Amino acid sequence: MTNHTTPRRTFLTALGSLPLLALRPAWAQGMGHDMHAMSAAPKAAGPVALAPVSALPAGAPLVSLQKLANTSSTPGTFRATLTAAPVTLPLIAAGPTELWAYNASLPGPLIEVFEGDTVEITFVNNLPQPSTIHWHGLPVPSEQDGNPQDAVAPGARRAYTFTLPPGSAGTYWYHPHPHGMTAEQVYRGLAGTFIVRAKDDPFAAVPERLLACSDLKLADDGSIAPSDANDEMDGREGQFALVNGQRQPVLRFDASGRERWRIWNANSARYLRLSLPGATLTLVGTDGGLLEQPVPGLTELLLAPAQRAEVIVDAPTKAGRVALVAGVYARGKMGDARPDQPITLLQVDFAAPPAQPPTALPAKLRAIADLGAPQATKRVVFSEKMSMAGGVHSMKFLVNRKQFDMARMDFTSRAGEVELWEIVNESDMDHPFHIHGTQFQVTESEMDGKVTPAPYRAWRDIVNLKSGETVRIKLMQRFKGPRMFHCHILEHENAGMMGQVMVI
Ligand SMILES: [Cu+2]
Repeated sequence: MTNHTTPRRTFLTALGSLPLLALRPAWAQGMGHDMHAMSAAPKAAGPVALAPVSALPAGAPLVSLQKLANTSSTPGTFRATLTAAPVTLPLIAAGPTELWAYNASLPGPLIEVFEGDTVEITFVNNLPQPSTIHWHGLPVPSEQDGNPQDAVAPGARRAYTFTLPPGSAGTYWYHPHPHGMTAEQVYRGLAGTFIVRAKDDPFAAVPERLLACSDLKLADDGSIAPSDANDEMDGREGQFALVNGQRQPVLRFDASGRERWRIWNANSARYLRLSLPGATLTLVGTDGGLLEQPVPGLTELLLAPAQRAEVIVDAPTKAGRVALVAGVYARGKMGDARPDQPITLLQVDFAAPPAQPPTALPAKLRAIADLGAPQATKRVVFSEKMSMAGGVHSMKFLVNRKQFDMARMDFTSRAGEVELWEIVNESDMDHPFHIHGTQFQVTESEMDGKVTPAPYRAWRDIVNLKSGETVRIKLMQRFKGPRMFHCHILEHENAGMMGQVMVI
């Protein structure tokens, strides 16, 4: 399979000409521990000039995601260490960039396990801030899920341990979730991919391609740009849209004419409205794994922040280069940022198509049982509120009219009970809803009084809500303990659009 046979290279080595010696942990150089002083110091006055998009080299061959090595020799156990630390890289010529990264890799290393495996990750926090690792979308116990209440102090470490049940095969990721600092830690580079595989995967023989999409916002001196008022209001979008840490890399499509793509939207706020003209796209999986049947005829794929998809890509009938483009998606931005433009994420080189037309995909991929009749209901209302606190014009983002309070439980749920959650977006912009601890099934959405049933059953942990939209989902938590639910535009989450449910 494509990703398994090519040499593993990190972003760093992919750039080839960059000196590896430049990779040095900044914390090892006596850097201070006051992040606010550090990030604001030279740039406190006025908006920061950004580096031009052309400053980051483009067009290198797409690298495979670096894999986290399993240090355990026990079958069924995956054991490794993830160290979050500053790392300085020469990304653009104007000056070095201090990223925060897991194991000095951007994106963080891929964790790849099978259903039934037990995962033991030692997390070492060498950041100047408290942090946690949240296992986004995975069914892990509450106390192992990197809740903000369970922060790991700078210089400290902890173990995360969980066992992945049958049926959990899917495309997940991991990222920090500390109180009030998630957005900053992610936009500085902390996020990694996580795949749970099934032993009876119907696409095991199809070459697989892993595409982790993220972004970076750099000032013209190469430093990570501070967030401005537009970033805080609309969510931060970096000028550099990256795939596997590279700008506009080139993918050489498999000669068989078919690939299975797993795509992550690991951006803080950028929506990916993806299209690949000429290729035939079939949706086969969502956040929590395969669908029941393939959904053919995809002309574009919208991935909200934090969302993932699995797509079977069949090559166009003609050889040539096609751009994977993230088109403009109107999500109700309110700031005065420049209008969005389409962005080329990736160039795909298709060879001459094989003589044989592509074989039919299996009609049935797996069974997804309906969760059944709900035994309890919850209602979540997203809203926004203008604030002039301290004479500063800003926006508050609310859940059920309240800002997040770590000391407050908003709901109580019972483990093992099916619940219907109604999520209502009364704000003026799109928000992707996410809940921890379990996957959910969208049952229907409602807009202007018109109810649309979900077109197919799928396991998801993210569902996007347009302004004025209501979405109904069914879910069941398996483990007791507190769980977060929030908007996954990370600046909105930080600004209060988050709540907690205590599972008893
Ligand atoms: Cu939001």
